[in-house]
Amino acid sequence: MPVSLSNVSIVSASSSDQLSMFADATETATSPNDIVTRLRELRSLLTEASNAYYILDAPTLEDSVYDRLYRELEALEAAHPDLVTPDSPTQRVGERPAEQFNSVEHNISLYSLENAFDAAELQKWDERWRKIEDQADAAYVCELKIDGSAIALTYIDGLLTRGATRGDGIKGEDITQNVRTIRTIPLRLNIENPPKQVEVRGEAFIPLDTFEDINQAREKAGEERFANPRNAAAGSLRQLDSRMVAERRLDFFAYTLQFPDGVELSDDFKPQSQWESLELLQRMGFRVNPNRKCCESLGAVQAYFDEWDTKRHDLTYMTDGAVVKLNDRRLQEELGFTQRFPRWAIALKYPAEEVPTTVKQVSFQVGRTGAVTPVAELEAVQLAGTTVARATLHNGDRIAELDLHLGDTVVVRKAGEIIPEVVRTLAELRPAGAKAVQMPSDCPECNQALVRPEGEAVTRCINNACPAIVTGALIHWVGRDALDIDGMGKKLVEQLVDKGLVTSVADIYRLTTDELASLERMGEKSAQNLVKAVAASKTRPWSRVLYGLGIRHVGSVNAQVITAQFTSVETLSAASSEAIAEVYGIGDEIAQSVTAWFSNAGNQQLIEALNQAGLQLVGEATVEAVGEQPFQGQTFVVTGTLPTLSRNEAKALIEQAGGKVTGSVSKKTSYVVVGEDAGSKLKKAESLGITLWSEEDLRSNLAAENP
Ligand code: 1X8
Repeated sequence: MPVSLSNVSIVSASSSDQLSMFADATETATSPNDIVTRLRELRSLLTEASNAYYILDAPTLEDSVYDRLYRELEALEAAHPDLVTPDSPTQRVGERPAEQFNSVEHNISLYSLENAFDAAELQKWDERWRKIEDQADAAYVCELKIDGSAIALTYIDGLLTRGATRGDGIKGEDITQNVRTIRTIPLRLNIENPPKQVEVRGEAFIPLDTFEDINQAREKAGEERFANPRNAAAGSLRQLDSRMVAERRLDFFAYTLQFPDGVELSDDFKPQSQWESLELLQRMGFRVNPNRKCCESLGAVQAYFDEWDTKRHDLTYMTDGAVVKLNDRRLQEELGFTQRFPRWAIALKYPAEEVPTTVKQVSFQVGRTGAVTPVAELEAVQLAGTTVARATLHNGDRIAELDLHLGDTVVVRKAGEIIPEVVRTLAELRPAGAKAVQMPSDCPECNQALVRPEGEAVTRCINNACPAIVTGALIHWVGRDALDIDGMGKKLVEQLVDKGLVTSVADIYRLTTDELASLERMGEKSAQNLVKAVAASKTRPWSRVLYGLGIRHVGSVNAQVITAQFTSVETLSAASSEAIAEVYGIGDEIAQSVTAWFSNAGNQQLIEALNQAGLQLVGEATVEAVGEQPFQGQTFVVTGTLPTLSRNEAKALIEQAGGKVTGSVSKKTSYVVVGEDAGSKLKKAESLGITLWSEEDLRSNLAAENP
């Protein structure tokens, strides 16, 4: 409700040079002077708080206090539209979408950077500038190269008046309305008596977690995913509706400070070096990347680059290299520019994480759960430092989306530790007559018909005797977190299945020393040891047996939680999915997966066979009774509102898995589980480079062994 003069009737006599946090309705200012003063106070408080939160990573106001002040400001401004100023925190999002973007000429041209891909190229650059202007003791400033979209900001008398895309470096597009939505771009410079005109350059970018959110939302809406955060940033900045841009949660790192010719500068604003410019930008209220370093030698530059090659994977945003600049501004001026680049700077790039190659063949792998995964066999390429010859295509839908044909040129990507994937097809390079790739109708391993349940993306083989499924199930069964059968590895399991010696995990318990001794690379002695190891596995607790069965969604933690309630196979196989879902931490999907498994006749026979073999299908398995827990030794912080779990539920789940939950983020924190409206803890975690998890990440890590 807008505050009007008639319902705020009492004049406050409080001194206006003292900032009062709250104006109680009963003592709110009513005279025009007092209103102007209060508006100024509110804007100042809110701007400072926002600066403290977004730029300094040191929040000064509780979210609720901020919201209350913000609402007061909104109400006052609604009642006095003539008193709204362009730098008011309420003025970040425009009310009306733009019709188009106008082309504007940059006040100072934006150059691109020369690239260096290795130490030799860096060395060459160094020799080149030294030939022109040798300064033996010149220092270099190293900064991270942010993979976003470059923008140019103009401040006149301290006020943000224009934001433009890079364009061709001479002319860009006026995206002021969109730029204003970026919280880390100040609407007014945070300094007294700023120079008449200030030009700031930097990179607008989308943090990786936001990038994932955006892509998921796009997928849901049937739109195409953004290929990378850079495209997402560029695409977002070119949205006509700034309300949409605000939702994209763009961020900004400032890295260049310039003043057009003729602008008078007081001594406070005469940075002599790149390092001083960065510090001044920070004082002006910009977010400046903290991971910068002043280096005295090329060796130190290389060390910075190498250090960040590892550490960059823990950052919450994407970087594709380092920008190396000569620190001394005077030296920069003397060296000047070539046609295209500054001579005093160079971008040192990490090897590409996305490269094109061609698809030679597509194979289909059948996993332990019967899921059939298409895999592209590629012309081998170097990607992020390794040779890649295969990449996952995920499932049939993905193949259709990519419109993949044999012989296609595709772009493959490797992000972090994840296995390479095909991200897009370059259809324009498709050879004539190329054959479209399709999921097979029969299992490539056992030739039985594959099924694809309605509403699921996964195509499956449902033949329990399929050698691929049997092999996968056995490998899982003998694994360390399951029945832990020492000496029985993948190779051996494959031989056993190949020779027809085992067709289910129960067969392991019928193997004789003679049978084992007949296998390749297996002596009498190792065969005896193996039989002993198989026998020893019969003492593993019920929870491990349940985990070993490889029921979908039943990871080792879920198995422990379930068996703590259902202490025998009889009670569990007789339980309804509703009863199982009542177990703390077990959802409907998991519960239904369990009942579906037990309702299968073949699985009932397996249980019977395991019972005969003497495995533990009863027990008082408690969380402590079971070996290594997945979150053992890890410290967690939970912050913000999670989509389905309460904070206490999340805490309980983590603790059940052996993790510790604390209230504050520090260097010792292993993971921060982040929900909606996370505040200072998230910022702190980001600044310390701590891995962030969504609720989904938490769940999938709990269930990791049984996806
Ligand atoms: C581009 C970039 C620069 C910096 C960081 N990220 C970029 N993408 C930086 O200087 N810290 S400089 C630059 C350019 O001049 N084209």
